Amino acid sequence: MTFINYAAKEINCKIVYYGPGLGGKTTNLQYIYGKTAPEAKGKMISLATEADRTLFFDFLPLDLGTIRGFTTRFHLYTVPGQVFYDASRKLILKGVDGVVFVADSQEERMDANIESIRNLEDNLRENGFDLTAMPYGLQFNKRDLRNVLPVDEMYRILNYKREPTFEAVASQGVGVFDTLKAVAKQILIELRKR
Ligand SMILES: Nc1nc2c(ncn2[C@@H]2O[C@H](COP(=O)(O)OP(=O)(O)OP(=O)(O)O)[C@@H](O)[C@H]2O)c(=O)[nH]1
Ligand SMILES: [Mg+2]
Repeated sequence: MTFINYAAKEINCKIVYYGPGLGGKTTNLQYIYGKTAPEAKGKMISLATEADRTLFFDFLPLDLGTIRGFTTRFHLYTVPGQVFYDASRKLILKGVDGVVFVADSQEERMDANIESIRNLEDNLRENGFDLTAMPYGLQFNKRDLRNVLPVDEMYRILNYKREPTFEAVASQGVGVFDTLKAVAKQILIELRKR
């Protein structure tokens, strides 16, 4: 739910990075954090296990310029991808304005990708949202690995509604900002319609 603060001239939006465990959601946020000027970002908060798996969420506030004098602030969140953290995922989707789905390109992770998209669809619905109407981008991550499926095959399996798709190597930053921008842009287009 976009929050417009007229007094502070701020537009606040929420983007959630969703996807299977170890797909690279946290890595996307870490790269964005590392490449953003200090004055354009807040503190990145990560609640993780000792093995660096996301336990509850990662959070990064980010300013992406101004529209008609209003600062557009995007709050980026990741969900924990591990299957058993479903209650957390549902909670983190509250008030979401846009979703980035980080798919793991490795062949053996395709079932996990499919399961995670279904889970996203269900959890959005339980929060009163519909993925068909949600600003959405699909990232094919880990393209640097050897055992990856061809992009067109991944598209055929994972594409939900002809959303924009991006090849990425999040650990090297490839495709990270393109993916973010595509979803941010869709959110701003939705805003203009209001
Ligand atoms: N080779 C390669 N490794 C990657 C890439 N992106 C992320 N990784 C690695 O994959 C592992 C998991 O990445 P995370 O970002 O923690 O994954 P996650 O989706 O946040 O995982 P959960 O928090 O458990 O849901 C880390 O060791 C990353 O460095 C990539 O594009 N290529
Ligand atoms: Mg994580």
